[in-house]
Amino acid sequence: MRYYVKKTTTGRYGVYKDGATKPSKSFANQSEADAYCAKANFKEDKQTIATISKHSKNHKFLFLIILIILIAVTIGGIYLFYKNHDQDSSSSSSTSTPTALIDEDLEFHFLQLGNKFSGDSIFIKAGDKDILIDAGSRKGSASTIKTYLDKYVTDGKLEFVIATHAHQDHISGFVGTEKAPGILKSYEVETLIDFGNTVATSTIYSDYVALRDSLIEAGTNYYSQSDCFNHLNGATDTFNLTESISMKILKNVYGDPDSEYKTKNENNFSVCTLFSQNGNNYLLTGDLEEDGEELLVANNELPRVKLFKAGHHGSYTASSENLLNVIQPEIVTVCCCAGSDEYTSVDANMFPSQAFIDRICKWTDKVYVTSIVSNNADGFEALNGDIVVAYKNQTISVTCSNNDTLLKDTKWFKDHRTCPKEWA
Ligand SMILES: [Ca+2]
Ligand SMILES: [Zn+2]
Repeated sequence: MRYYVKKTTTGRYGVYKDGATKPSKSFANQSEADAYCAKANFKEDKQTIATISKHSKNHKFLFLIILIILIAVTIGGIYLFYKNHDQDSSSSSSTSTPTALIDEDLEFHFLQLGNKFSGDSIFIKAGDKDILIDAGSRKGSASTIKTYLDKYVTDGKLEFVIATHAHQDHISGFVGTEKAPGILKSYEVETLIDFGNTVATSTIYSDYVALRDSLIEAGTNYYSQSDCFNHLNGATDTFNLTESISMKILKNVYGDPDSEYKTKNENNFSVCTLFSQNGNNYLLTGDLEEDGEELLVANNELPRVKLFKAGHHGSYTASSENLLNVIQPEIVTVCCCAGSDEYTSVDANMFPSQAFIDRICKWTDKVYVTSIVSNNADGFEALNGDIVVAYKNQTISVTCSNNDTLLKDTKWFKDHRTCPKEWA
C-alpha cells in the first residue's frame, strides 16, 4: 500500500492511501502533507521488507528440509543399489537392475481380423497410453477390432493412431461400415500419424482421408511421417509415451515427398515405428519391402530388437537379410492368414513364405502367426490367434489366444514348408 498527496476540493492538501476516496489526513500546506506522506510510505516499506524477510526465513527452513530428504534418499539409493549388486553377483542371475528403475508395463497385441484376408491391426498398451497401428483387413474387421480394444481402452481415447500405408488390409477398419462403425468413429483420437506420401487412388483411401480430415477439424493432432522425422509442423520423431517408453517414427525416405527417393510401390511408404524401453526395442515396419528396408537401415541407427513384426505379412519380398542382420530379432510375429492363395497360387510364396522362414531361422525360432486358412464356413481359423508380446516385471513373454505353438511345430508348417537346418 502506497500514500500520495492530492489537493482536496476544499483547497487543502490530502494524503491519500492507494485506492481511497477520502484522505487519511489533510494539511494546510503542501510541504507538511509531503513530509507526512513520505513518513507513511517509509513505514509501509519497512513492513513490506519485514514480511519478505519472514517469508525468506520460511524458505530457508524449507530448503534445509528438502536438502536433508535428498541426502537421505541418495544414501538409501546407493545402499539399495550395492545390496542388489552383491546379491546379483553372488547368484547366477545374468543381468542386474537397480530397483529404482522405472518400467511401466508394455504390451503389443497382434490381432486376428475376423476374416480370411491377411492384414494388420496392432494394439499397443504403453503404461496407460493406448496406441493403434493399422486397422485391417476389411471394413467388417472394425467390429472385431473394437470388441478387442474395448477390453483395454478404458477411457474411450486412443492417444495415438498410426495408419502405415493406404492399402485396404491396413486402413479398411478405420472406415468400417454402417453395421461395423469404423475405429476412427468409435474412439476419441488424440494424435493421428500416417504415411503422408501415397500413390493410392482407391475408394477406401479417399474414405479414409475424408474421415481423417473430419477428425483434424474436430481437434485431432495430425502429422505425416515426414513431419515427424523432419521435425515439421510441430511434430517430433520421438514421442515419450510414459516415463520409460518412447515411440520413434523412423526415417523412411520413401515417405518423404521432398526426398530424391521415389517409388510407385505403396508398401514402401509404410510408417515404421521403433518402441524403446530401458534398452529393449520393438520394431514394426508395416509392409515395407526389401528396397525400403535397405534405405531404412541406411538412414536410421537401428538397434537389436526383442520383437519384430515380420515385414509385409511374412512375404518373400520383405524381412530381408540386410535388415535382419542389424536388428537380430528374438521374437517375430506374422500378421497373416497362413496358406491363403489371396495373392499367389505358388505355395512357397503364400504367407508366411519359405524365403522368409529361410532368413528368419538364422535369428530365432520364436515365430508366431495369427490366422490360418480353413475349410470351415469362415474360410479361416486361429493359428496362434491374437498374439500378445508383453513386458512386465522385467520379463518379456508371449501369450496367444489359441495356443503358443511355434510356427515350426505346427501341422501347417510340417505339411507346407521345408524345415531349415537351424530349426531342425
Ligand atoms: Ca487412452
Ligand atoms: Zn498389407
